[in-house]
Amino acid sequence: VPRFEIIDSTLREGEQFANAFFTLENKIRIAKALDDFGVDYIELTSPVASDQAREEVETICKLGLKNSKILTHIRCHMHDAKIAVETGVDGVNVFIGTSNFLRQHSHGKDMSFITKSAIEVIEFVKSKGLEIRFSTEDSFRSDIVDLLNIYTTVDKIGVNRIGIADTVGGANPRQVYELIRTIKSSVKCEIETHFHNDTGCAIANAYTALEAGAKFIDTCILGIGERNGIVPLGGFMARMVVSAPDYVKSKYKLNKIRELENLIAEIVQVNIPFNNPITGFCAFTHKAGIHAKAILANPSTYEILNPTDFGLTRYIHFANRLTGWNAIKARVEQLNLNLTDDQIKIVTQQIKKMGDIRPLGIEDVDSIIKDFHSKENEIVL
Ligand code: HCA
Ligand code: CU
Repeated sequence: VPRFEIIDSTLREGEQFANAFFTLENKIRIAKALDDFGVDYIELTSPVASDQAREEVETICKLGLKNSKILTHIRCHMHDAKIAVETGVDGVNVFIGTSNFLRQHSHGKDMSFITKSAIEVIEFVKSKGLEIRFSTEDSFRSDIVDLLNIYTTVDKIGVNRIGIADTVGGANPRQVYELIRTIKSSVKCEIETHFHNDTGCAIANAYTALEAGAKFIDTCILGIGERNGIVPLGGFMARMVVSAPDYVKSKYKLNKIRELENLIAEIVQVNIPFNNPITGFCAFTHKAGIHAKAILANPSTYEILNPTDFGLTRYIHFANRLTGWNAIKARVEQLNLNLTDDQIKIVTQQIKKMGDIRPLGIEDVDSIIKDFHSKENEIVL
């Protein structure tokens, strides 16, 4: 997998999430947090969207962020381009729909019109010394001949990146690999990708895109976006830290993921899913006795991710009927009590019996252990 870069779109695609309403103050907080984490680019809503949107772009450009370049996302129109280049951004992400669906039901333009506007907009943005990316919306339902024609044309004019978008979230990894391979072999410029998550393939598609030769991946914090959103930044980091540990750990501050997600969860009023990679409440909880025993001996036995890489800790769930004596022994030690292994095996049986009858809390287990401990000590005395 090559040296990939992240284009975070929480402040553009993420604004299309049903619950999102970002005040200027919150946009600034999010931009600073993304910069601190180390994303390579931050994509902002088009300055043409509203007066306030334009002010936001201008304000964020003036923050002087250290790690992240600023992009804004505009339609393939000269009108939008002229406003965008005046805002202070480092680059412009241009997009236009190329599938039959979008050409017929959205903007109504044919491929020759699209090509003409693309050339005009790209040459204009380049003449201002800014980075330019040209993307086709709904790439996976577009005609491959149309795609190759438009991408090779914009490549010749000298775009920095072309974008490939799975706008409806229907692509699977094999389709991604094939399309990106085909396009990669026809252009010199870098490839950016944008995957929606309607069918749950967004992270897998992003990973496969890198394997096929793409370099830039669009993400959003918690994956928020239109409908059920796009590639989640945290989940994508989980994937990539396994595939390219040194690169990922040296480039991105992984221990900021939880803070980033909490910030967004609070602002858009959602809970972090229980099964979220890295930050789901049980992402590092080990339950079955067999697992607990092995984790206590060597955590890698049942962990592909190391919680300490993210500033988190693992948890061994011992208050249940699947528990084993190794997990209970660890709890006995935490409680600072002295029991022999044979005694621990007996008390473990008591705990498992109780766990057959009802769900157990930590306090239940602790009081079973403490009762057992004091009774054993009475007998000794
Ligand atoms: C949308 C546009 C977009 C753009 C992606 C891109 C998409 O439909 O809201 O610029 O590459 O998903 O196609 O987010
Ligand atoms: Cu999108």
